[in-house]
Amino acid sequence: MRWTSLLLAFAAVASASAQSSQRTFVRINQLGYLPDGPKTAVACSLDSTTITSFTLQDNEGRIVFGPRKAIRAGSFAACASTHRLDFSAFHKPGRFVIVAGGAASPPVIISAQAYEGAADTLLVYMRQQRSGFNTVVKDSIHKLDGRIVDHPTRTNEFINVSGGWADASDYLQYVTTSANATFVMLMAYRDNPKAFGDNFDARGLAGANGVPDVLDEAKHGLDWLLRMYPGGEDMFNQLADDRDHMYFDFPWRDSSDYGWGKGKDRPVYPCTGKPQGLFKAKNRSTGYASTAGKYAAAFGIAAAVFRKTDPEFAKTLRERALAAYRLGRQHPGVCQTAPAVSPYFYEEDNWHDDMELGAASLVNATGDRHFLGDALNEARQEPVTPWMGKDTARHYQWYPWHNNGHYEIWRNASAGEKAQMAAFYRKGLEAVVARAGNGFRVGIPFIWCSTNLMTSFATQAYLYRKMTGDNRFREYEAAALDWVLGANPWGVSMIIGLPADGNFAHDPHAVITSRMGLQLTGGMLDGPVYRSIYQNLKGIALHNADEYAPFNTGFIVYHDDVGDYSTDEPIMDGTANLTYLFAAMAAGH
Ligand SMILES: [Ca+2]
Ligand SMILES: [Ca+2]
Repeated sequence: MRWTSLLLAFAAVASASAQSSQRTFVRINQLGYLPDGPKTAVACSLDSTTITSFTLQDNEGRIVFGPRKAIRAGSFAACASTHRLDFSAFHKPGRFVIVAGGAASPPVIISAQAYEGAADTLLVYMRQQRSGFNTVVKDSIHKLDGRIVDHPTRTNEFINVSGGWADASDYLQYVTTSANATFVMLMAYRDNPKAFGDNFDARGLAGANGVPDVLDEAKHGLDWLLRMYPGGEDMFNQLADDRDHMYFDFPWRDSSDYGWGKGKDRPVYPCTGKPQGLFKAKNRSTGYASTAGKYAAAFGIAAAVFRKTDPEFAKTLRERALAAYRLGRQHPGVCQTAPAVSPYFYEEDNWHDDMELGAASLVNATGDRHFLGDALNEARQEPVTPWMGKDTARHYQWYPWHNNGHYEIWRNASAGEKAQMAAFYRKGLEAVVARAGNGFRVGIPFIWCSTNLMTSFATQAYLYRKMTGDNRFREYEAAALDWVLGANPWGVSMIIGLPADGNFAHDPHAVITSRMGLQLTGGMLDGPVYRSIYQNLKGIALHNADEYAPFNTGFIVYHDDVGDYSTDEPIMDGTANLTYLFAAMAAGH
């Protein structure tokens, strides 16, 4: 019997004997810890209790570290008491178990290779989300994308905007999330190219093609973005709308009827600079810049990445980046996603961050330094992404979840400007950390898509550390990443299938899983939300008994249930957003 099986057997015996009497649970980063990085587990007890010490044991039950003091850290959510179990001082690679308060942790991996391949695992989900040629059915889907709506002169005209990614478990497609996803994957590759492998071709099918898979994926995004913004004055922003939610269909059998017949053409929305919504619900759009800046950023960074390998493609990207940026300058303001029959939309209220990132990306794409001045002006309009330090925010109100623009400026700036960009990041991090005095060291608001916020906080903290060498937020950066990978009250990795032998969602809100049994490996879940959000969203009901009920008694909830689209839905842009951090961790940072 292998060591892992032994351990599982031990865990099964322990849990069977404890059953309902088990009240303390040791939560860990299930993917693993870097030997020289911060290493902390969190004991969550359902009763108010005091744990004095913990030990780290090897596969034969020998104590290899400790007993060390368990740090009492108060209550958090369903955990009546929490204790921090810090084993950072232990550096030896291997598989271990943490024992505290009579409870044993899942296997604790300490390895310099803990994150190897993790960024590529996220891409598995991205490939499954592809529209155009879809890797699950190995055929083209959504062939009638799409027909223009809400346009002064072109309404009803068909244009080819096939491709891109479905946003989540529905099949809507947004430029705001897709352009950000494309940007982050390119940034991840540019900064840590060795973290990515080549096992799939351009269509997303198995088989190497001489191109890192992350670039294949980014190219799939770019091809769609180039269709959605063909240049000129018309800038498209969205494909399909919430009439999609009428059916819980497979993507290749989408029965949605947008007025042209079931499963027929889907609507394409342009930015208009005015409130949009074909029916009663309207968004609050005011301009183009939030979308235009993201186009410019994705095209701009891509022009730099592809300059050597595909100069012709790079030239197209550079020209399109310039055209998109110019349109953003002409139409300041936000271009929000358009609601149809439901009142929900992505309520993005900021656009300086997007124009900043667009301008900063144009510095590298064109070599023209005047864009750096533009970028700095925009950066000073919004130094801190506004959700940081707050209790709540509207849905996607401050998006992207962190501002990569400050880092992109920093790469090209003078010493004084570099210091200013670092100070902007520091201010946001301080605001979150001020709320993170709990046992899990988390200070984000638990609004919808909390895993995205957790990832973005950790990424900003990492970028700050990279820019300054200042380690003051390192504990919080690690805590946020650990949370995503299982160090949370539920002991659930928020990434499906990661690690493969870990505890993750088996019943996500996704038709491909619920009807085909296909695991959406790599998909990042929205994650826990405030109980009040869960209770007030329309149409949510659990389909099965809640296996995490004991951990859902507090102010935040998470359910592994196909009926809970608020916490258990995998989401494309969050998944892509994590590629950067995983690639950086794989590189040993
Ligand atoms: Ca490839
Ligand atoms: Ca924005």
